[in-house]
Amino acid sequence: MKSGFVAILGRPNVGKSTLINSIVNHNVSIVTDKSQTTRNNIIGIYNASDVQIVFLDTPGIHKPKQQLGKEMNNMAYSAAHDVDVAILVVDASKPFGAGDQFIIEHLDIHNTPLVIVFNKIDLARLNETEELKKTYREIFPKAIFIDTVAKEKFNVDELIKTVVSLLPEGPAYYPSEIVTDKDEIFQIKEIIREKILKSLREEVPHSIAIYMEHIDWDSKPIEIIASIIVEKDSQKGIVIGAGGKRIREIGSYARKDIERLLGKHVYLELKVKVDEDWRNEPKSLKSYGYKYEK
Ligand SMILES: Nc1nc2c(ncn2[C@@H]2O[C@H](COP(=O)(O)OP(=O)(O)O)[C@@H](O)[C@H]2O)c(=O)[nH]1
Ligand SMILES: [Mg+2]
Repeated sequence: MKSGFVAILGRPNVGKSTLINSIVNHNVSIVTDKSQTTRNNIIGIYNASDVQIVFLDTPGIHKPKQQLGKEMNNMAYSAAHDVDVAILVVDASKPFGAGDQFIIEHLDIHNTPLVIVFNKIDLARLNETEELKKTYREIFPKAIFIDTVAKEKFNVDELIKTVVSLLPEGPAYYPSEIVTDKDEIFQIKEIIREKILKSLREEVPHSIAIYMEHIDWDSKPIEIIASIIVEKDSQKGIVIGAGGKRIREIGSYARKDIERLLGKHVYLELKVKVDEDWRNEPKSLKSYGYKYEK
């Protein structure tokens, strides 16, 4: 059989998580319209007869302002090592810019079979995409180019076929019924974070982390108490909303998705806590699950 590891790399917000979800037909990685939604490397496993591909979704590579950003970049850089194929996702509707240059300078993918995915071609003008491709062709003469609309699964089959053709013969690394490496607690925290990101405007979302206070699997309904961590008192008010309206809404949407994930009824309680400047605090980064460790 053919098998191997494939890293999905690129700038924030180009559609990496949408792409991995489309490939494995499962929401393994949260998607929002905010940049830097994904903060950890997340595995999504594609199984077919005689094929297993372990895809790694990664945080978007960007010029970091905080320690959190550095940890996120490190996770992405580490994913690029020792993979059989690298997929670089670019937004086909945006011209080549400093952010693209930053990735090319920092990412060591010149010796790995490379597929460059031009995503969001539904938003792109043909001549602009051609220009973008010319630039990438000069930098990566041997890369394979594929156009996609990850959101609509357009050309995703073609991408899978291409990846398979680049994979070596190998064993199945995971049992075929597993789609992700992340446990349920991680997925629950991500669902809560996704609902917050979707409910808030820019700035505040980047200041948020989720901490699991308590989970009782044996109680009926399953009892979950989680804290939403913010950086400032003013953000606490924004998350709670007037009369607690926003946090009730976040909790209600999150509970529905968590119940779908677990297939059981859930009681969800959300608290809001301030942890000043946690994005620069190594101890906090570790306790919220964002410390990159080899
Ligand atoms: N129009 C369009 N939007 C897309 C496409 N793929 C992803 N998106 C949207 O782009 C945004 C960022 O997607 P996400 O997967 O979170 O990007 P990531 O940060 O690279 O993981 C979301 O709002 C997606 O719905 C696409 O092919 N076309
Ligand atoms: Mg993502």
